[in-house]
Order: sequence, then C-alpha cells, then structure tokens
Amino acid sequence: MGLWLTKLYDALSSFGEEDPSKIVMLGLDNAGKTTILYKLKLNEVVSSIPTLGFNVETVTPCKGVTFTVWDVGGQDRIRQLWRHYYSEAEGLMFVLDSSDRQRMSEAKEELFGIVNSPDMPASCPVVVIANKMDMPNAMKPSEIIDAMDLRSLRSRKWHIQSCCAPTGEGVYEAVTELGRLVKDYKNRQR
Ligand SMILES: Nc1nc2c(ncn2[C@@H]2O[C@H](COP(=O)(O)OP(=O)(O)O)[C@@H](O)[C@H]2O)c(=O)[nH]1
Ligand SMILES: [Mg+2]
Repeated sequence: MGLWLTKLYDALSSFGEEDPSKIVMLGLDNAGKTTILYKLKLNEVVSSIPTLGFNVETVTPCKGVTFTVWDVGGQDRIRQLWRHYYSEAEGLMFVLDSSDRQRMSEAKEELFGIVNSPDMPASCPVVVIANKMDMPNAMKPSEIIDAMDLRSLRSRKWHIQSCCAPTGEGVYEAVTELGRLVKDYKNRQR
C-alpha cells in the first residue's frame, strides 16, 4: 500500500468495527461525490441501486463504516424516499463544488433542507467537503463558511475540509475528522 492508502485505511478503520457507522454523503450533482466514493472504496465494490427512482451508491470500505451517496436537488417527487437513509445517518458528508459560485446558494438551500429535515437525526455531525480546490476560481473554506452560513449549524458539530477528489488530497483528513465527530456523537447518544 502506498502512504496515501495507508493513511486512508487508518482513517476508515478509526470508525471501529464493533459498532459500524452509517455515513450519508450528499451534494448537488457534479460536486464530486462519486469520485470521492471511488477514492474511499479500498478493495470493495461500489454498488449502485437505480431502481428506487434515484441512483443510490454505497460502499463499505471496511467493516466499521458504510457510505451511502445520492444527488440532491430538483427532485421533489422522490424526496420522501430519502427518509430511510436520513433516519439511519450517524454522520453527513456534504460535498460542494467550491468553484461553482453560481450554485453556492442552491447548495446552501439543499444543505439546510437536509439538516432541518425531521428525518435527519438532530445532532448528527456534518463534514462539508470543499471539493475542486484545484480549480483557479475555487472559493476558500473561509469564504464558503460565510456564503453557506455554516456557523448557523449551531446544534451540530461541523467541520469544513478542502479537497481535490481526483488526487485524493484532503480526503483522508475529511474521513479522519468525520470519524472523530461520529464517535463523539455516538458516545453522547448512549
Ligand atoms: N478539477 C476537479 N474536477 C473534479 C474534482 N472532483 C470531481 N471532479 C470532476 O467533476 C465531475 C463530476 O464528478 P462526480 O464525482 O461525477 O460528481 P457527482 O455528480 O457529485 O457524483 C467529473 O468530471 C469529475 O472528474 C476535483 O476535485 N477537481
Ligand atoms: Mg455521482
């Protein structure tokens, strides 16, 4: 294993095998979710379930953690189908295209729609991935915090991590932080 994979493996293992964690990874289409999922998968296969009316991808890179992904936005008809996945979530990874300034407010609306959904557990932590940081016009995390009004996520622990999905830069840092927040959240639930 290369150093990067070793670090990623350690980050994914930090969730712990005994009590597997369910992570929901969401964001607008084109944000980079599928690219990140493929970075996270280690040796596992990404499975796709298109029969539900929206395309759901899942991967369990190691025994302790499962990531479930779908595109949000513009599909009011099927939002009720998301409930099942929301209600089981123990962590949320929200992926943003930080170079898409035009859709930043749409992404903000979706994020707050998700965290304010009655089906989303009230203090489930959020890691925002500021993806596409390699793009010359990418917004910096500090700008995104303001533009997305992340400080108003008061009741939840949150963190923002800039990332470049194709190279994997920032991915294990995001997973490490999420692992820490999810463990903390689950301990409080007990
Ligand atoms: N420049 C750049 N392109 C990216 C990055 N992440 C994803 N992409 C590209 O953005 C497009 C959408 O990515 P995808 O993972 O399919 O997004 P999804 O719709 O959220 O699943 C693809 O062409 C990716 O190669 C990134 O960090 N930087
Ligand atoms: Mg996708």
